[in-house]
Amino acid sequence: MTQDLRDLISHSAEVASALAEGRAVVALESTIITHGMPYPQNLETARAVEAELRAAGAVPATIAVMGGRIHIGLEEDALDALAQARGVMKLSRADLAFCLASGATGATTVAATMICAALAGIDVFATGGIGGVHRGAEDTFDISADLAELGASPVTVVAAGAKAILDLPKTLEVLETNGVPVIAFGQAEFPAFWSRSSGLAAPLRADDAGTIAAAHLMRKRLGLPGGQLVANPIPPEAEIARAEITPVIETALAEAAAQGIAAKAVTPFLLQRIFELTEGRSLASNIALVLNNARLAAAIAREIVSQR
Ligand code: PSU
Repeated sequence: MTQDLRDLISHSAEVASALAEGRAVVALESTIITHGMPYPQNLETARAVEAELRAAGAVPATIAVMGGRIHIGLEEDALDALAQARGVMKLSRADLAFCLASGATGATTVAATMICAALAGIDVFATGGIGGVHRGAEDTFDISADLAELGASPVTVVAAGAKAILDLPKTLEVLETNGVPVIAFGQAEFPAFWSRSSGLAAPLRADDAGTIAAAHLMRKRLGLPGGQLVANPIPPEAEIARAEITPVIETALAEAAAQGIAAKAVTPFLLQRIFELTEGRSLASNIALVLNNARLAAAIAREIVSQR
């Protein structure tokens, strides 16, 4: 890392020593905290995910932009403040530098978290669900920058698939075009966030963390840019069956269209409406799948350390 870059990045003490000693570190995003879940469940979940990672033998590195610096690993009070802050920017590749230069507070999406993780030398990142191709994209052109980033930054991202509010077949197509390996964990089907099933076959399948770690290291050896998407199905006891969540998603999508919700506001609007329409069940599922992804991410990060 150049001095110029070092001046831009602040590590928590825990993350700094883990990276220096070559121990397993897992990056976590902050948009899920500021735009993905309501307070106080967002803060409770962020803390629980960090605890889950530590219990599984990895150091958590929650990433956010504050005071003109990229923070890799947030101390307790910073996490607390971010979870309650208003007007936080939702940062993707397009706005990361602008936010840093202006000194504003920004939460990193999957795309921006991948960029920051790669700068910090972190190989693995756990989240809930990546962004993707929105339904109706043939008219709106609304395709999440997460898909391009997966093809550019060398980070393995563990998610419960892409959110079922999206057009999943088109999302898989764009991932394939971008050269992103999509690896379903423990099943043949691509999972759909709140549900284990999407009706779509995943391009690749792995049944253990070691295989995923080996593939990550093989991409590095080959000099291939970009990362991997590990699609980890939600635990069975926490899932909302596809037949049950589909009409809820349709209602939320119709409301978003009627209210003219567009661009960055679409995903947070839909998640909030689905939370209301399921009387909170979607949030309980979301929390369960993030914790499950953290456990798998920790296992992959530890495997990368031992295979390196
Ligand atoms: N996972 C969740 N909840 C979220 C997200 C992920 O469980 O809110 C966030 C991620 O930051 C992801 C973003 O990058 O949703 C996608 O937003 P968009 O569709 O606007 O690209």
